[in-house]
Amino acid sequence: MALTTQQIARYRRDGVLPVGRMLSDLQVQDAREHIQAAMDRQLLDKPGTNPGKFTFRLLSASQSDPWFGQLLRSGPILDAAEAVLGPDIQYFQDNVFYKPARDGDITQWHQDNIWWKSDPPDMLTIWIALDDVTPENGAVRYVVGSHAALIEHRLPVDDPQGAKYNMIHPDDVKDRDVVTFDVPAGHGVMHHCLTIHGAPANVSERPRRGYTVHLMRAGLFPDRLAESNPVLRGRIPTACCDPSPRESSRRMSARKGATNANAARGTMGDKP
Ligand SMILES: O=C(O)CCC(=O)C(=O)O
Repeated sequence: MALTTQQIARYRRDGVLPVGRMLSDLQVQDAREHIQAAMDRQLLDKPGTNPGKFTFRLLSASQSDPWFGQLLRSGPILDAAEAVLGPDIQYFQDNVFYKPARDGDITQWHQDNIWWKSDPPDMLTIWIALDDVTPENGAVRYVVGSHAALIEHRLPVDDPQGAKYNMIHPDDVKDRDVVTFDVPAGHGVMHHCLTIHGAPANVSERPRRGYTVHLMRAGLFPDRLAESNPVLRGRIPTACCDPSPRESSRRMSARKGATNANAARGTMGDKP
């Protein structure tokens, strides 16, 4: 098993866990080159609300560059995920977040499951550093133990690109237990889909590139097909273990509501 019993217990208690090296130095170098190629082709978007500050994003990176589809199948990534999700693992999304030196924008506090609506919340993210990451260049910060429940996202955000959505108000986390980690390039931090997280601006002279792999227990969303959300390890559970038709339809209607609410932000489940 990739994670020890103690690590798994810590993840279940805190909702966040550094998981060590996920990518080799060579894979990190190649990933940087693929990001640069995507930037040259102007594939990265650049949402942001602070003038002069940017986070370049390549959402669903493996869909525009299949090379990332191979990368996210790296043994250590799936081994770490298997330790908490079990043997059947399905792809949800993979994204690049690139905060340039000096001008990298902040990431407001949020819980991924506000958009994903996973019930049960059997989804996780492995955030993989593609540069050495410290607080100065925008290491992600996590609220320990916040994966117990969804909280209100009451901070309205008006994106210049026209999207409107809410994030968590900083006042709602100020008295809570926040942790951050120095993450060497190639290493990862795993967080639960309900864990509150955000990141400061990059005020350093160094870039901060991160690659996020979002994974779920296979079959969690009966309407997410294996073509667009491939099974990366194991299989979709057979009929014996699927939710009942009524439960399945309840989940689909719940997510249809979410789709409408999220329409201004793009595809259902995408980060805003
Ligand atoms: O890298 C960032 O600033 C944000 C990452 C994030 O929100 C995530 O990994 O879910």
